[in-house]
Amino acid sequence: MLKSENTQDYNIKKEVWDIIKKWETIIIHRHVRPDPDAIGSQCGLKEIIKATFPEKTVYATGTSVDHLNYLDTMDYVERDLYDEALVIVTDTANIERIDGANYKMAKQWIKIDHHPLDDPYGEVEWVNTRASSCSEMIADLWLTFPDEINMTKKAARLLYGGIVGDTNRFLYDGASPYTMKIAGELMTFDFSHTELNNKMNEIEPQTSKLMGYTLDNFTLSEKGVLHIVLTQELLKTLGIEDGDTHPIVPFLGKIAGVKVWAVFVEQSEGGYRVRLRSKEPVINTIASKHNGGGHPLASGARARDKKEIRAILEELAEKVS
Ligand SMILES: [Mn+2]
Repeated sequence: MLKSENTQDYNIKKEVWDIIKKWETIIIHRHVRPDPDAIGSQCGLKEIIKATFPEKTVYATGTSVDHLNYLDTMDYVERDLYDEALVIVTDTANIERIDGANYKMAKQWIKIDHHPLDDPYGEVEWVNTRASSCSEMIADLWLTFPDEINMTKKAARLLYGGIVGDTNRFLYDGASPYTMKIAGELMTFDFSHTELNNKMNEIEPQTSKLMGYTLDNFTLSEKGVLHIVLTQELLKTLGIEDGDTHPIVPFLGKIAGVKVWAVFVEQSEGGYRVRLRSKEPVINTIASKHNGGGHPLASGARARDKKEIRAILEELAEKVS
C-alpha cells in the first residue's frame, strides 16, 4: 500500500488522530452550501472513524442538500450531545461558514482544512494548503496510519468524490502527483468510479437552460475578463435556485481567451453572491476585499450592489492588464 508522502504534517496528524481516539462521541461539521469535498471529507472521516472504532458514536451534521444525497445524507444531532463531544470541522476556512451553530457548545474542537489560513479557529488546527481537497487530507491521514485506520468502500467512494469535485476531475493546479496516487489507492476499493464520475458530471435540465442563457449573454473583455450577472428574475423564469448555478462556473473557463471570470448571482435578500475564478493571476486577494475568500485561483465573495460589481470587475481587469 502507498504510504503518506506528506511527512511535513506528521506531528499535527498524529495529534488529530490521538484526540479522535480519546472521544466517545464525535460530531463532524462542514461549510454551508456544501460541495462534494465538504460532504466527502465530512462523511468520509465519519466512516473511517466508525470503521476503526465501532464503539464510538459519530455524526455528520449540517443542512441536507438533496443534489448531493448520492454521496451521503446528514444525521440529526440532539443539542445535549455536544456537552460531551468532540467537534471536527472539515473544509471550512472561516468560522462564519460553519454549517450549524451548535459546534460552539463542544468541549473540544478541531479544524481540518486545505484553504489558506486566514481565520484561525479551533484549538487544534490541521491546515494543508498543498492538498487538492480536504478529502485528500482525510485519505492522507489514513495513509499516514494505515495500520491503525480502517478504510471502507463507502469512505473511499466519498473521499474519491471529494477529490474529483475540488480538482474538477484532476484538472486544476491543486491536483498533484500525490493526489493522483491517493485517488488510485482509493480506486482499489470496490465502488464504481465511472458511476460516481457520471453522477458528478450530470446537470439538471433547468441548469442546461441557464447554461444556454449564460453562453448567449456573457461579456468577455479584450484582456480576458469574462463575467455574467444572473438576476433573481432570470432564476425565477428558469425555475432554478441559487444552488443550481454552480455547474456553469467551471464551464466558462473553457472559452478561449478567458483569463479570469466572475459569476454574479443576485440573492433574494438583495446583493450578489460572487464566484471568482482565474487561470493564473491570484484573485483571492480581491475576494477578501469583498467579504469573501478562498483559494488563489477559485474564490467566493459578495457584492452589495451594481457599483460593487463594477469595482470587482475593475480589480479583475487590473490583474490581467
Ligand atoms: Mn474543499
